[in-house]
Amino acid sequence: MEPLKYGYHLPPDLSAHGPAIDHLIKFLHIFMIALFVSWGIFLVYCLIKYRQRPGHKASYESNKSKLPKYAEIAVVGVEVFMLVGLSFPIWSRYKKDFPPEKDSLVVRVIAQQFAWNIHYPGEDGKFGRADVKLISDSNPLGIDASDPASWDDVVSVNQFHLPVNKPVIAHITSKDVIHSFGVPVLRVKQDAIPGMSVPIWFQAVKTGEMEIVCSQLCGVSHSQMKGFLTAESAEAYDKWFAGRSRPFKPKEPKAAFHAVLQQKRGDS
Ligand SMILES: [Cu+2]
Repeated sequence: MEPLKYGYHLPPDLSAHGPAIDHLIKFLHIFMIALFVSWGIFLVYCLIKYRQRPGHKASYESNKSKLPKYAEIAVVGVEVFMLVGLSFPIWSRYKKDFPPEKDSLVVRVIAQQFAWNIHYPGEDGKFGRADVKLISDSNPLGIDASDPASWDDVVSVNQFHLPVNKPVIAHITSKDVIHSFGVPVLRVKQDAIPGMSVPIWFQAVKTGEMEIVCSQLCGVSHSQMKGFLTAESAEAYDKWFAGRSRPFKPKEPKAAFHAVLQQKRGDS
């Protein structure tokens, strides 16, 4: 797949909720341009009409016309409509109405200086226990090898694969400072805050390779904090996942667990 070209306008949109957001962005811009041009014309009109000139005396009394008052009421009306009628429903659908977990791909996204870790729960659908005390170079998320739920978990760095047309619930958090998980072509942005796990959801409706950017200045290599997100067919996703998911045997020593985890992290 060719990486997406971003262009100069809004980036391409691969998400289910993107059209509503784009519609809102365009509507807002058209409204702001209309306001800017209208007030600009009004300002120039006033400058000319009330300029200093022979035979004209400045009046300190306000204009008796009701027009400005009606114009302001209309502007407030449109702004309330944009906020309550357009923005709130889109925001609410995106932030509160989550799809059922059983129909979704549920992952954890753990930001760190300067990479994105993606933790998949494996076939059992359960995330292995993670503990900061277990974090090491070979086990960057501190996953507990003694927890059976961790044995089929998959951890991937800067490579986020997901099936198209399936909702994805991502729990966003950070290991160190505040980052922000941003995928412009999915119209997704969520701060990654240490100590908090914030769920977001989205659904890709087209296949493509896209970039995950960090949208919050997080340190010297912030600009290098780039991940790759691949939305692909269910078959391609299953194939990718099968190549990475390898159940751990309970008897395997921890070193072997970490070695396999490490091997699974190294992605192309
Ligand atoms: Cu960052």
